[in-house]
This record gives sequence, structure tokens and C-alpha cells, in this order.
Amino acid sequence: MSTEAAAGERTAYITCVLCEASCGLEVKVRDERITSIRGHGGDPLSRGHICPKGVALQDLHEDPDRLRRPVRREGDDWVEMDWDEAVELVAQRLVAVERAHGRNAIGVYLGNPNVHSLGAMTHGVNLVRTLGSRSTFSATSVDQLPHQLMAWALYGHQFLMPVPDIDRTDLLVLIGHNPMASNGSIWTVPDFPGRRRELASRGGKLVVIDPRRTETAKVADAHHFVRPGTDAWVLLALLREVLALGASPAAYVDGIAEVRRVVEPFTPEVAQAFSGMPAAAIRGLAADLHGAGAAAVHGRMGVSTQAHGVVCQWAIQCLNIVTGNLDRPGGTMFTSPAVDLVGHKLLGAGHLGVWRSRVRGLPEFGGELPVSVLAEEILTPGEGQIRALMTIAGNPVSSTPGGGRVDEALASLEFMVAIDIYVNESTRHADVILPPTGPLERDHYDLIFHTLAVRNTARWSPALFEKPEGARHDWEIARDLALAVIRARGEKPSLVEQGRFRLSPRLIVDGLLRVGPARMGVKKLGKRPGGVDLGPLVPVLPGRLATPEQRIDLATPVALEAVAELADHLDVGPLALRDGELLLIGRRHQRDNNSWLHNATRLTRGRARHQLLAHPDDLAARGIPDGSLVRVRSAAGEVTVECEASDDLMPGVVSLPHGYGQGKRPGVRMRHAVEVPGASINDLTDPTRTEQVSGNGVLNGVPVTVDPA
Ligand SMILES: Nc1nc2c(c(=O)[nH]1)N[C@H]1C(S)=C(S)[C@@H](COP(=O)(O)OP(=O)(O)OC[C@H]3O[C@@H](n4cnc5c(=O)[nH]c(N)nc54)[C@H](O)[C@@H]3O)O[C@H]1N2
Ligand SMILES: Nc1nc2c(c(=O)[nH]1)N[C@H]1C(S)=C(S)[C@@H](COP(=O)(O)OP(=O)(O)OC[C@H]3O[C@@H](n4cnc5c(=O)[nH]c(N)nc54)[C@H](O)[C@@H]3O)O[C@H]1N2
Ligand code: SF4
Ligand SMILES: [Mo]
Repeated sequence: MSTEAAAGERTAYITCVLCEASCGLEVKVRDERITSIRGHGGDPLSRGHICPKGVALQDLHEDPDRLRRPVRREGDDWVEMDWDEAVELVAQRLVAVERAHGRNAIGVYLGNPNVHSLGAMTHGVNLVRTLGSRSTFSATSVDQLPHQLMAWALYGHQFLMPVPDIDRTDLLVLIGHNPMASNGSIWTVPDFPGRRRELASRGGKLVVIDPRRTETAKVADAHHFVRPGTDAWVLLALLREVLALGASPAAYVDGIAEVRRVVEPFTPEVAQAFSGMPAAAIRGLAADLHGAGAAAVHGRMGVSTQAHGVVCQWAIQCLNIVTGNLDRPGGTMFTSPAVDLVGHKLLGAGHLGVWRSRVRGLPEFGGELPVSVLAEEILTPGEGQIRALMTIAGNPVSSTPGGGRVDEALASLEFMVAIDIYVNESTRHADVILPPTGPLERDHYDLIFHTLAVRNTARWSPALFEKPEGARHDWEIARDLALAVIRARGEKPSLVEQGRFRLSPRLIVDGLLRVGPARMGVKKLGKRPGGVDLGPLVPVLPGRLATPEQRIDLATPVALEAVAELADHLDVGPLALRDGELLLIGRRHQRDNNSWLHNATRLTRGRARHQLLAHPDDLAARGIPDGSLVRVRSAAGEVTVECEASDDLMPGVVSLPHGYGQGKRPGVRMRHAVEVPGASINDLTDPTRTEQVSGNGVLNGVPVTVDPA
């Protein structure tokens, strides 16, 4: 290596923001080009872990299709704009809609990458607050809404979600969760494969309940198939059996007697009839949960995005609580984060049903409406109809139920603005796109994921590259747009509003860190590669509860009423299937990332993985050759896609990954993405079927027919 090259070389330690694992990475840069990206072995949280997506951050950074300047749509073309001109235009158009039709006529959709961006967390939220519309939606309602709702109902705050203490548990039960592919969720557990191996070497067990023999099921000690959408019956039966063996809840827990009463009808035999999981297996798992040293049950996407997600999440919390596993090492525990969003009251505790959606009457939660109503709120005329839309890091056409209808709805809007880095399936409908800097060009601190992590740590991630000339950060866009909207309304921003927007994310985090347990600001923290280790999770209850009396009432009415409804219908199946119908579920792959990153060279190489997976018997029964094109139809739409036989699937179940089908929507401007085969699963999911209590999208257990194409 020449001295010149060595002089131009530097090493930086940053956080990967592509999934909840939040790995610490070591990046080498020479002459302002990345020469290597590796997992940082000295990182106290992620311990050197990295997955292929972390390496692909370089593709994202260098992608010529990533937007770097504001653009305006002119027919089928995009024309670059000056920032001030673009921001002014957007503010004028939004305020014109607001004047004519009121604030709720402006819809907002906040996509998943917002939680992975510090500036979106500190400033984007205030932009949404400035717009002041009740027509606000986010990825929460196609994801963890039942989980958050249960945290609110039981622990008093939607962000008080306990996580499995995997490093010390004896028994880990994962339901509808595939961390071998997803790297964990509502549970920041970087290096899940390594931690799972350590669990095994301690003699601990992993049990998986899933309609597919997933990558995680394959490394588990036991895997049980369950018919999609029927976990509620299994979980209630588990709870019943565990209670029959004897409960040992903490002193601050109320409502056990009511729980016993409501779960009584849910015998393992009833659960077996609904779910296909054998009654003996349910009894066996109940005995293991009751007898294990320390056990943790965690349910994710598979149990939240189904018809009875709230019942599932309630039963899971109850299982951990009645076995005495909540708040004990090896059970499920709360974090003690360096920046305590809950304790500092930086995020609202939550509220349910304070208003309802105009057309269908679904309840808001925490100020957001379920996104399953987005299309009808745009397409149904009348007072309060959504006429303009702002998406921030979101792709509802691809990511939300009934994507075809959402597509149609976006095309009908009077005005649409997207804060986004790509022309994707949704933003192709925008009039203006405002692109923020990419993940390697901005500072980061994980406000959310430190709060859900398996270990208490704090890591400051500085921007790897300086902001390019003429670029704006997401927080600057939020600031500029909010202030322009206030001016366009003919108002002056108050001092409070100005203060809220002018402080940089770095300064905000700096102040918060100094008063927290890390006891240091950003500068000092930034000098420590991997940040500081604040140790393993520690018991914090009842002090950390946000309920009025600092007690947990298991007999919360939102859950008990939902369970009672199920008990009233024990004679009918959860879903009457017509002859020949199969149940569709989703899946994730280690090298896919929701609806995007199909433009990364590194991630799109290799074996195709867009196929509809089906059990060989189900294909044979329909005379469908393995690998051929099939037509998949649901109540909401149809797609054509290749199939692949796989006996990893429970018979009667088929699976499509989500986030595919770019090539089928003209105008998407992502070279690689449009060449990737496949179809969008959300052209099949049905927005009229929503979760019983919360209105969350039902993305799993969708009845479909499959025929040769
Ligand atoms: N059927 C089915 N549907 C699902 C799911 C499923 O399992 N099955 N999963 C659901 C889940 S869990 C989620 S979270 C949602 C996710 O769906 P969305 O909320 O739509 O989010 P993403 O697909 O992650 O990203 C949307 C867009 O954000 C843009 N983007 C990326 N980074 C940034 C950034 O830093 N700033 C800005 N402004 N934009 C950025 C990209 O252009 C990308 O197209 O999908 C849900 N939809
Ligand atoms: N590589 C990769 N990692 C990711 C993402 C990604 O797109 N790619 N997305 C990130 C995001 S936004 C999220 S929210 C997380 C999600 O992380 P996970 O919760 O692990 O999400 P999925 O992989 O969709 O796993 C859901 C599981 O539920 C199963 N399932 C479906 N229906 C049912 C059912 O009715 N009952 C039961 N018991 N199981 C069912 C599916 O077979 C699947 O194995 O992953 C994050 N990490
Ligand atoms: S596991 Fe998640 S955080 Fe870690 S490198 Fe992969 S995408 Fe990034
Ligand atoms: Mo998600």
C-alpha cells in the first residue's frame, strides 16, 4: 500500500439502519470511496455480526437511480428543481387543499424507514404535527399495531414492549417470527444465529410455531405447524393449560381470576380442531413453559398481521406474566435505554378510538388510522375526503392491503408529494419528490431500537460522508416544509415551533444523552467505536410501568371482549374456506428488504426467490407442474407468478414474499428493480378484512385459489 493511499484511508464505525438488528459496522474508505464494510467485532451489542444487506449499503450509496435533487413530474418525465422552489410549491399546493377542504383532506403515510432515521424521528414527527391532519397512516398498521396496542393496555405505554432475554433464557418460543431471515423484530437481537447457538450450548431450547418450516424452524428444537390465522386458539389453550398447572405472577399483577374464566372454553382439543396443532403438543409446551427455569415467548408479524392479532399479543404477554417470566433475567425484559423515550415522555402513551375513519369507522390508535382504509378515504367522495397525500419513506402501493386499489387511488389525487429517495410504485404518482440524503450521509442514533435491544448500549453513528453540495437532510426538509406551510397559511411560526425545528438532531440527542445513564454527550460517545456498554437488561418493574397505579391489569377490557367474541363462536371455524381454496402467507428473505433495495447489485444476484411456494400435494391436486406459471386469485385481485414446490409448507398453505412486482408497474425508475421477476402479494391481500380490535391489516391467512396460468 502506498503512503499516499494510506494517507487517504480512514476507518469509521457506524450503525446499519437497514433493519432492527442495528448492527455496528466497521467501514474503510479510501479517497472517499468505500473499500470494505464489515461487522465490528468490538461492538458490545452486535459483536461483529453483519448480513448481506449491511454490505449492500454501498450499492445504495452509489446507486445512480437514487434521487439526489427534488424532481417535479411533467407527463412521464421528471424534471429537476431547485430546493427552495420545490418546498414553496409543495407548501402552496398543500395549503390550497387545506383551505378548500380542511386539514383532514391531506393524508400522510409514514413508511418503515422513518424509524431508522434519526432526523425523521426528531423532525418528521413535527412536520406531521404541523399538518395537523387526522388522516395520518403508517406502516404500524401493517405490522406491529396489536403489539403496541397491548403494550399500551397492559403496561400503560405503546412503546413499553418487553423483549426476550435470549442471552440468559432456557426456553425461547417464537410464534410467527423468523429471525434467521429478518434478524429479529420488536426485538433488536443482532447475531440471532450466534445467540441461538449459545442458547443450545447452555442446554436451552428453541420452539417455533409457524405454518412454514422456516429458516428459524430449521434450527429449532421443535417446530409446530399452525393453520394461518388460528394462533389465537392455540395461545388461549396454552394459557389455560399453564394456569391449570399454577400461576406465579408478580405482586403488581391483577386480573388472574378473570383470565382463568375467559380462557376456560379454549381446550387444547378445540385449539387442535382450529389450528391443526396437536392437543398433546399444546399440553407439552404448556408443561415446558411452566417447568422451565426461565422462558420467553415472543410473537411477531405472523401473529400481529392476522385477524385476531390483539388476542394473540394479549395471550403472549399473559403467558410470560403468569409464569413469572416478565421482568426476570432469561424471561422477557424491559430495557433501560440511554435515551428513555418513554420516561422523558417524548412519545405519546397511546389512545384508542378517539376518532374513527370516515368511511368504515375503524378506530385510530395513537393518532393514526389503519392504512387498510387509505384507498377508500381517497376514492369515496364527500366531506373529509382525502384530496392530497404526503408519503414519507413509504410505498403503500406495494406495502399495504389491496395495493391495486391504492395505486388507483394515488393516481386520482389532486396533489401528491413524496419525501423519498426513489421513484417507486407509489412515488411515481407524486407531483413532487423531495429526496433526503442517504443513510451514509447523515448522523444516526437509534432512538427506537436501543429501546428494544437485548442489551443496554448506546452508540453514536456519525455520517460516513459529508452531505453533498446542494443536498438536504430529512430533518432539514421537514423543517423547511413545516415552516413554509405555516407561512403559506399566512401565520408566523411561534417561538416554540421555531425552536422545535431549528435544533439539529445531533444537538437534541446530545442533550438527552447527557441526562441519561451514559452520562456523556455525542462528542465523547462518538469517540468510542461501538459506543458504550451499559450491561445486560435489569429488572425494572413495577417502577417502569406507565399505568396509573403502576400495576398490570390482565383483565383489560380490549382483550377480554375480543376473547369473549371468540368464545361465542367456538362452533364455527375462523374462516370458512370454499372448495379448493388455499391460505396465503408472506415471507422474508435475508437479502430482501421490504419493498425496496431490489436495486442493489449484491442483493439481487443468485437464485430467484420470488416464487409462490406451495406444498407438492397441493400443486399435484391442481395439475400444476413445479416451476410453471400460476394464476393466484383472491377476493381483492389476482397475480400471475412462477410456483415452486416445497414441503416446508403446511399443506393447504401457499407463500409469496412481499415487496416484489416493481416490473409490473410502469414508471418505476429503478433499473435493477424493474428487472426482478415476481408479483406484489398486496395485490391479493384484502383491505376489507382487518384485525378484530385494532384494524391492523390481515396480511396472512388470505384465502386464494391457484390455477395453471
Ligand atoms: N403482504 C405483506 N405486506 C407487508 C408486509 C408483509 O409481511 N406482508 N410487511 C409490512 C411491514 S412489517 C412493513 S414495515 C411495511 C414496509 O413498507 P413501507 O412502509 O412502504 O416501507 P419500505 O418498503 O421499507 O420503504 C418504502 C420506501 O422508503 C424509501 N426510503 C428508504 N430509505 C429512506 C430514507 O432514509 N428516507 C426516505 N425519505 N425514504 C427512504 C424507499 O424508496 C422505499 O421505497 O410493509 C408491510 N407490508
Ligand atoms: N431480511 C429482511 N429482514 C427484515 C425485513 C425484510 O424485509 N427483510 N423487514 C424488517 C421488518 S420491517 C420487520 S417488521 C421484521 C419482521 O420480522 P418477522 O416477524 O420475522 O417477519 P416475517 O419474516 O414476515 O415472519 C413472519 C412469520 O410468520 C409466519 N406466519 C404467517 N402467518 C402466520 C400465522 O398465521 N401464524 C403463525 N404462527 N405464523 C405465521 C410466516 O411464515 C413467517 O415465518 O423484519 C425486519 N427485517
Ligand atoms: S442484520 Fe440488519 S442491521 Fe445488521 S447488517 Fe444486516 S441489515 Fe444491517
Ligand atoms: Mo415492519
